[in-house]
Amino acid sequence: MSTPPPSDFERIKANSRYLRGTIAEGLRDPVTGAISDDDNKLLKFHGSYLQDDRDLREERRRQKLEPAYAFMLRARLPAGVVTPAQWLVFDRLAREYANGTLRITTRQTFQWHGIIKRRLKPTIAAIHEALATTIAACGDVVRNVVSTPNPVESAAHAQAYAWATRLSEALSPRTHAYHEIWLDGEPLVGEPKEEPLYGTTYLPRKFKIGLAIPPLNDVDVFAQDLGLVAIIEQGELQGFNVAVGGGMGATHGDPTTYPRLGSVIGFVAPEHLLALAETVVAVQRDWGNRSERKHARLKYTIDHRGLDVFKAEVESRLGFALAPERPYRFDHNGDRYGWIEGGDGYWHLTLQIESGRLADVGERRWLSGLRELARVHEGDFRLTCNQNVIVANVAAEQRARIDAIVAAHGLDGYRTHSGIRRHAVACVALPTCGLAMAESERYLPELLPRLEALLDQHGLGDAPILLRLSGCPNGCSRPYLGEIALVGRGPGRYDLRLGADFRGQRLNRTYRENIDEAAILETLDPLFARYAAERGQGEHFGDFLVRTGVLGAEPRRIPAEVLA
Ligand code: SRM
Ligand code: SF4
Repeated sequence: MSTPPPSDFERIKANSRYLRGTIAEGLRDPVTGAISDDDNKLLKFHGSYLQDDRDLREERRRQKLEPAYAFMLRARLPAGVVTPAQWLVFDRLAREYANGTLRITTRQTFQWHGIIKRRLKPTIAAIHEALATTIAACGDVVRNVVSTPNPVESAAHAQAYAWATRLSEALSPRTHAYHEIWLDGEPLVGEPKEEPLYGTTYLPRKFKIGLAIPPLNDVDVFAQDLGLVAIIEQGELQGFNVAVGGGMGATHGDPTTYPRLGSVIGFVAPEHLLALAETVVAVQRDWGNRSERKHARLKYTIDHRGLDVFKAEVESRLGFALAPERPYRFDHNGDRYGWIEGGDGYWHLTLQIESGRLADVGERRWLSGLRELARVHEGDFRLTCNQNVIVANVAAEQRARIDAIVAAHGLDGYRTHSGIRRHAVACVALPTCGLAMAESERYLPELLPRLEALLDQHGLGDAPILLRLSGCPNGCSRPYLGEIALVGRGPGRYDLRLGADFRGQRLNRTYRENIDEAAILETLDPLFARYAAERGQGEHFGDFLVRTGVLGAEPRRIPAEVLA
């Protein structure tokens, strides 16, 4: 059987001269607010996408205007650490160049939306001046490396965080294109010889790495292409269990695409971590499907070739065998709100930011509140994979001042929020996401009070339940790990999925397809009633649904040959 030809995207990458394309020329073209499709694909590697405001699409079409184009820009912030000085720059960019909001993403970084073409370059340059970058925040490369955002509980936590940063640096693209296009660096003369790891065509698809420190799985480590579970014994970092092939994305109606949890293949000592990560990435570079992007993530490479074969290849390239997996235990994958004292006497305050959207709306002056905090805070900020923010490293005597700012700007909701609200995550979706089939972030504030009212009726107001909303099956809120999840099908219609665990270690299953809000609430009502009446001590909703057989049998797995 002949191998199908590489996809068009592969041609674009190969001809791009290491991600240059004609981006620089396209940015200078005053006739349109857009850039070419090919350049837009390459632009992802620089951390940006061209979007258009979908709320305005129809009206502009009627008026025979081009769509309301604007760029989304994403920073690469390893482990989600932001200094107050950086925060102030990012906040200014949000107000001066973007749509007046900062968006914390499910991968611990910031997005700016609504940047018009001529402002993209100064925005990226300002981010660079603030000692941050947007390179490889999107694209077929290793993305922002996420890590449990609490490096201060012990010295070993700090080491684990340092490894996340090292991984991020080691696996960043090396092309000079970023400097040339955005920072007015000197263009290279002749053919560039760059990218020792990635080569001319980079990876077949995006590649995600996350590092978790048990008992917290707040990065959803099994949703990563490469998940690392830090093993800490007596306060010392011993190394990492290695999980490969996690990923969430799927396509409605296509059973050859599916969410998958990472499979643990062994344990690696810290000194071998970089080599291990580079090798896993290199195997995926060489073995990943370059013809069909739908099947190009590492999870499909592994299911196609077989986990044992994949592991053997990694070990053979490394020149040593991985040690057996070490025992570990996760308690939960949410954030710990409120104040927590670190091992060194400093304090950390986790604030809940609904859908990660920092904006000033009515009493909720969250963008301004965080700006005020950044002006006085002497520690740093950490963004979480649940779209929240930690005001980290606060001296005990500063706490009252921080609390006052938090309260004055309506950021203290974490104190009173219901159990489900504290655990709700929603992806961006409309109006900016071109792939959204249904609302998500904008729907959450409508849905939550209705769910809360229902839960209250059953005396479940405090029950911590993981709720995840995504506007389409790509799964940017990691909905397949929600105890309750809505996955968009069309305007106002969702698949209702139920039964993940509270630790990010079990996927949920589709319970009802393509239903509206009334049907969602109607379906959940009797399940909440049963849960209230029959749950065991401390039993979570997802576990209850599985134990009581509400969800029925496990779905079948896809045979490897289908993925060929
Ligand atoms: Fe995502 C594509 C937003 C985390 C799986 N994601 C997109 C795009 C860029 C739409 C596009 O390609 O045109 C969305 C931009 C929307 C907008 O207007 O801002 C988008 N993804 C997001 C964010 C902002 C969601 C959020 O609400 O926070 C997250 C940004 C993360 C970051 O900072 O890097 C985000 N996306 C995720 C995650 C969660 C994670 O990584 O932990 C996933 C599931 C995990 C995974 O990758 O398997 C995810 N996004 C996808 C996919 C499906 C990939 C797949 O394998 O099928 C797409 C579509 C694609 O790549 O073709 C996608
Ligand atoms: Fe867009 Fe779908 Fe991702 Fe939501 S899940 S941000 S709708 S791509």
